[in-house]
Amino acid sequence: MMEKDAKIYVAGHRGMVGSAIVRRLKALGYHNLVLKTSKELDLRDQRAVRAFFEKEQPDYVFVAAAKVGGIWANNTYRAEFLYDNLMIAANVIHESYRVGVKKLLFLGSSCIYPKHAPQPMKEEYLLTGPLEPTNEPYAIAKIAGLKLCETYWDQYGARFISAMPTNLYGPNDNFDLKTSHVLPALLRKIEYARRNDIDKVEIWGTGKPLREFLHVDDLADACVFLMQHYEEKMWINIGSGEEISIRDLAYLIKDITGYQGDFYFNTDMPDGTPRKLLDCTRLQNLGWKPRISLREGIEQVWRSVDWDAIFENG
Ligand code: GFB
Repeated sequence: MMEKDAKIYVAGHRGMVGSAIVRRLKALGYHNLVLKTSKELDLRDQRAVRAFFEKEQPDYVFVAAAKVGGIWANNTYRAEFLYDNLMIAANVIHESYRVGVKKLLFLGSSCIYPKHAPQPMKEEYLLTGPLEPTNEPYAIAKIAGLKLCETYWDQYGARFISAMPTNLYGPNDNFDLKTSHVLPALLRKIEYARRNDIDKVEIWGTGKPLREFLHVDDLADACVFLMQHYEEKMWINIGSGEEISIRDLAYLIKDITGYQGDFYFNTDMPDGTPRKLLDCTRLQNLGWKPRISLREGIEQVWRSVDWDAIFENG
């Protein structure tokens, strides 16, 4: 178990996942947290990361820092998604090993699994088939991070574990119209249409793909749970089991917000992988399960977001 006064470094604490992990740790009474913004510490800079780890010597590390985005961002900034995420993973994991971090949790994504993997996807399906092209760079970087954890466990006995979450949403999400993920993007477009009496909202693709969603507070709870209780090198899936088509997600948000308009499908935009439902049997067998349903989670985000600020920023 993490000692209450243990020094815990949360890489990426300003992001949606990192900030949720910090909230969860504080709620559980962990206050010896080391937090650095990307301006204070560029995790792609090996020298800077080495100096940081030699100075701070954290006991536990959550690797929640990454360059992330939705299908359009992944497919547009392919080099950045590969390079940035490779460097972040390599630097943080290697320097954690050099200073003898007690335990590290690396966060990947469900997009590491093959595009047409059998559903639901088990951890052992990794590398059994080609990846979804739109996010292959990001997936390769995350697979490299996961393999770093696994090989440092094998060769050095490092207690470095990795978790593969499904699509996430929640507070501090990215609502940018182009670089965001689908749930915040649709929530923003529908709320804007509702406030401005716009009768149709654009959905990218066919609306047919299925996606599983997990609220980031549930993810944070699972990450702390795994840091406390998980002692195996095999990466582990974190999902909700709640799957919905993109079209039905739009209608769910329409129902929650009371939007009266309708939708049209821009099939010039890619669908991406048809489905990526995680098999979370291993996590369930450890005794963890999510608490926030998709409807209540979306409603909570919709009510808590500062929409005026988002619409002003364009
Ligand atoms: O969430 P999303 O961008 O990423 O797209 P992925 C999910 C589905 O929603 C795709 C559709 O079929 C999109 O075409 N979609 C419909 C929209 N309207 C919109 C919209 O307005 N914005 C967006 N963004 N999508 C990502 C990976 O894949 O999943 C990342 O690229 C990461 O690397 C993330 O793994 C969790 O779920 O397709």
